[in-house]
Amino acid sequence: MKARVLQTTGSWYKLETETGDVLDGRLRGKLRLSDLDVTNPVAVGDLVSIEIEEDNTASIFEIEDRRNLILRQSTRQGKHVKNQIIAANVDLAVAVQAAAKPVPKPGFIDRFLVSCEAYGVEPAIVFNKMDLSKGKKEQKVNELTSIYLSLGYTVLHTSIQDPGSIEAFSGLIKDKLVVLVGHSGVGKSSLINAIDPELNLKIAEVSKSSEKGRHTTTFAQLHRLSNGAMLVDTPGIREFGLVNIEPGELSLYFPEMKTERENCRFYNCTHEHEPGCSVIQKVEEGMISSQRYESYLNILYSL
Ligand SMILES: Nc1nc2c(ncn2[C@@H]2O[C@H](COP(=O)(O)OP(=O)(O)OP(=O)(O)O)[C@@H](O)[C@H]2O)c(=O)[nH]1
Ligand SMILES: [Mg+2]
Ligand SMILES: [Zn+2]
Repeated sequence: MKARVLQTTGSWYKLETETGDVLDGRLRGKLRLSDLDVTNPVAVGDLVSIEIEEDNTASIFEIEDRRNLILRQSTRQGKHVKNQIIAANVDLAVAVQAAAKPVPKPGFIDRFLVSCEAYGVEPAIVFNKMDLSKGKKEQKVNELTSIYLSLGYTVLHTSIQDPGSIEAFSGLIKDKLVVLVGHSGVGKSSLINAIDPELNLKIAEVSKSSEKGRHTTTFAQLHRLSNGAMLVDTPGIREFGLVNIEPGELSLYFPEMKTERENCRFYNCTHEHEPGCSVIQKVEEGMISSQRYESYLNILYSL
């Protein structure tokens, strides 16, 4: 029997079977695992083959090949780096940012987009809490929005106080397996509650002094919504650490650089200092956003 992983907590997994039953399951001892160095061998969104035991728990004996995944570097302890699969088999990944409390972080968005491009995941960006965006804050969000729209990405503005915007968000995710990622306190769980209040997900006010969230959602969980979406709510993350991306291929994941790099003098141009670099030239001409280029360099140095 096949099942979908709804939640992972320690060695137990919450699974939904083909027939709609929800069971707890565990990994069978001798399971063939992927060679990714990850903290969690099974992720929310995974499809698995199970056998149901006498006590009505499931035993997972196979993980189906993933169509794609959202992977990030979660912690670095000295030299030891651990990666985490945030979700697998997703139709859409949404980076949720807040217009204020906390303010948007373009670096986060760009790392998220690079990861989506690299792993073949369709991305979108949602700026939530638009009711709090006045003056300079609104200007900042609009600036970012036009950058990402011009690159062909989907961008939405939402506020849980504006039903029309929630309807638009609901339309975006309808019938898809969607994962929401973003900093703590941007309103990921609130957006889900706004579509389906009966889910009653836990939310909490951001800290008044730091304007940071309180890590209210503590583990990733897949929810079935009334609009047909399967939505993965995730805990807030501070950084979106990139995994397995070579410096030389980084510009392939920036759509505005992908074609431009062919015009660079050197085939292995890193677009950092090289003479005859077409990317640098386009930045100087204002054809490539200097903010995006700055993100590119930050990521390049971090790899
Ligand atoms: N003004 C305003 N507040 C919002 C909006 N959306 C969410 N909030 C508030 O922001 C705070 C944080 O919301 P959560 O939904 O808990 O945020 P989260 O992204 O799920 O946070 P973590 O679970 O910690 O990752 C709560 O006080 C919400 O009421 C919005 O559109 N406008
Ligand atoms: Mg939450
Ligand atoms: Zn170059």
